Parts: sequence; structure tokens; C-alpha cells
Amino acid sequence: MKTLQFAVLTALLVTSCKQKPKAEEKKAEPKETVNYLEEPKEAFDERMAWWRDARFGMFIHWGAYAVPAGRYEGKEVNGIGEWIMHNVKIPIDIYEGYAKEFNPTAFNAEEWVTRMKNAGMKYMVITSKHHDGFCLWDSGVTDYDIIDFSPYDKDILKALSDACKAQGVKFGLYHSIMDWHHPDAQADTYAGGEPSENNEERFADYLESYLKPQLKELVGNYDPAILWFDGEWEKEFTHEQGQELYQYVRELKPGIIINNRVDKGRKGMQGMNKDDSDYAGDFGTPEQEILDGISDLDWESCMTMNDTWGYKTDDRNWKSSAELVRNLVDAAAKGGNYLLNIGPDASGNIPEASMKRLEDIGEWMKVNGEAVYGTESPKSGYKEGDNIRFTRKKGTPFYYAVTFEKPGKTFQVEKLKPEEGSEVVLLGYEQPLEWNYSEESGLTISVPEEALRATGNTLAWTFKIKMVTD
Ligand code: H79
Repeated sequence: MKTLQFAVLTALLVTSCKQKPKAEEKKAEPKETVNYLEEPKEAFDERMAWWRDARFGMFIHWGAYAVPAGRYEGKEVNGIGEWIMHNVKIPIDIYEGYAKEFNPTAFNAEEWVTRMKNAGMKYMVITSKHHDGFCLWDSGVTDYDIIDFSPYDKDILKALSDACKAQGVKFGLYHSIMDWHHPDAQADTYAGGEPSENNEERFADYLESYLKPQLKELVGNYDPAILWFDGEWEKEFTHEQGQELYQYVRELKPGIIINNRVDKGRKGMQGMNKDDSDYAGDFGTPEQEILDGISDLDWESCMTMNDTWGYKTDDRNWKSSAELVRNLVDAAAKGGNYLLNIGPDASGNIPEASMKRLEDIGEWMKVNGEAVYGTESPKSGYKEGDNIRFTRKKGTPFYYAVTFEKPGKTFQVEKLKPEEGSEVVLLGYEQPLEWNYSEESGLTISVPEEALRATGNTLAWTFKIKMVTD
């Protein structure tokens, strides 16, 4: 929050980054009676409806770590870029130097959102604050943010949330519970700090006087559709605090969707909840993997296009566009969402390799997106072998068989049994295809040369089939 004159501010920056004094205690508000931890299924389904239909979103990891871009003292640092502070134990005051340099003059919110939309993505989740503690908006409880600490003078979250609204896509925020910069949150996790006797108390204070006020600002100012917590494994953070945080955010905005990292239920990188309990959170969060099967708990797999979330100059290990489409379809077939990451650089540019992949996926989605959006995992099964996945358009007799392998003269599947007179088409060709069904060999679809020519260099082939409604 810019309240000081330039000279005073400069003096403050030179000495250190101070946390602002605690926000004044708010007047008592009427007690909220809704217990959001015990939401009726109908209300939950209604709240989750847009998210379930969306299936495909964009994760954006962007912050001060884009400045070192994975290098420290001239050497490449192993591991994910946004963890560089932790991985080489960079002292806080040195790391602050990156935040002071962060000046992404090439950043163009409208262009990012347009690229995201053209890729077929329906929602964005951007890092309001990652583990390093640096904030991408003008926070009232700290000066460690893009407006007060960095030379850049634009509120990044404002620009992106406005652009999302203008272009009709949902805007969401990633917010780290763990914070390596806040003196009361580092506890023993960040090696820069001395172990303290009263970590639990200090962490609880950080939650009340820093994290919650930040969330209030974020929900109030940018109206996010999603809050995506992370860093919940911090050992001072408890299950009770997680439940309370969930309740707190839902009270701020009842319709918001919150991931399971708001609480302590997550089972490692597989991301779903440990079985036995009343963990808060609306969906599970497999990380860098697609869930191996279906689940009663909603879920979203988040994944990088290379091996880092935050920008790293030296990471060139890009997945192919075909692999990314395969992942998206695999997730949809199993009833899950796919949150695919970009890590823009310190100038505000999206890496070329990411842009190329977004374009490729978008081209595929223009023709085949109907097999992804608004679909569910069919009861008849979501896969056949390694290279075929099935989806069903919710509440309709339309099923989709997506194959990652170019079909030959015929395409055969056992798990689908069309009714007499139903039409089978290959998306991108659209002429009805001949087909027959037999108990022995299942469904056999004829695929004329012309159909394969029409679909050109597609990344996967989608057959749309009208079935007997089950
Ligand atoms: O923001 C990106 C990463 O910086 C962050 N999550 C994504 C979305 C992240 N990726 N990897 N890690 C954090 C490493 C964390 C690993 C562990 Fe754990 C934390 C190992 C033990 C504690 C997660 C929680 C796996 C087991 C428990």
C-alpha cells in the first residue's frame, strides 16, 4: 500500500523490508451461522458445476524467482525454479534483491488471457504469493509486494482479473500458506531462521494477522472463483486451522472453490485425501501426475510443460504437445481437470516453447474440445489399452472415443455398443462413418483415407458415437 513519500519509502527499502503493523481489529460482525464444512451435496454440486464442465485451466507461476531464473552465483541450480531460495538457502536480504529488480515491463494481461483462451483453457490460477512470500498485488499488510517493493507500478492481479472478466474466463488464485519471508511463518522450515521455542504460537499469529487479512484483500479486490492453497505441510499448520481457513474463505465468498491443500488431508504428490476423515477442501490435487483411475472426490491434476513451475532459463525438457493433449484427455476420461502451467520470465514474456504448445493444444481443442468440456467418465469404462480413452457428454447419449494412435482402415473398440441407426463421426471430418457391431469383435468403424486426410496432423483422433442411453 503506497502511503509513504518516495524519500521515506526509499529509506525504508534500503534499511530492510518491514512487515506492516497488524491490521486493526475489525468490529464484531453478526455471527455467520452457515457451517460450510457440512455442505449438502446439492449445494456442493451446484457450486462445482462450472469447474467440472471446464476441465482445462492454466496455472501461472510468476514472481521474484523469475529474476534468478534458476541460476545462483553463475551456476544452474537443480530443482524447481520457484524453490531456488530454499534449495540454495539464499538469505532473505539477498533474495529480496530479486524482488527489487523484478520489473516485467513486457507483461500484457490481455495477451496472456487471449493465449489462454485460444488454448481452450477456461480458467486461470495465478500465484498471488508463492512460498517465497513475495506478493503480486498491492497488499495492505506488507510492503513485500509488486507495488511497494519492485520498480514495476502495475497491480498484476488487478490487470489479470480484469482481463479474465473482460474475456469471459474464470480467475483463480494460488496462495501459499508456508511463507519463507514472514518472520513468524518461517518456523524451522526455512534455514535462514533460528529454531524458536514458540513456533506454533507465532504461526497462529501469522495466520490471523497476515494470511487471513491477505485473503480478505484478495477475495474483496479480485473476486477469485478459486483459491488454490499450497504449502500446507508446514508442520505448525494444523487440521483445525485448515478447517477454519476453509470456513473463513467461504464466508468471504460463499461460491468460491477451494482445493484440498487448505487442510492437512493431502496424501503426498498423488494429491487425494487420506481416507478416513473430515478434511476440508473441494477437490484433490495430484501434482505432476494424472490420477490413476476415477474417484468420488473431485480432482484436478496440475502439471508443468517442462520440469519447473517458475521460469528457469536452463530447463528445456519440454513435453510434446501430443503428450499434453494425451494428459488432458486422460484426466477428462477419469473425471478430472487438467491445470497446465506456464512460468513467464522476469520481463513478462511467456516462453516460446510454452506458447507453441498452447497454440497446438488450442488447435486440437477447436475440433475436439467437445470430447473434453462438460463430459464425465463413462460407466462403461474410461479406457481401452494404452491409447484409447472414453468420455461421455453429461446427460446425453453421446460418447467419445479418443485415440492417441493414428487409426488404420478401421478403428475397433470393445466397450461401446451403439444402437441401430446411430451415427458415428470422426471429429474434423464430420461425414457419417460406416460401422458394425458384433459380440465377438465389438464395434468396428470404417475409417476412409479421406477422413484421415481431413484430420491432417492432429494430435489425437476423436470418434463421436451416439449410444443407447444408460
Ligand atoms: O507451486 C508448485 C511447487 O512449487 C509446489 N507445488 C506446485 C504446485 C511444490 N512442488 N513440490 N513441492 C512443492 C515439494 C514439496 C514436497 C514435499 Fe511433501 C513437501 C515433500 C514433503 C513435504 C508433499 C507434501 C509431498 C509430501 C507431502
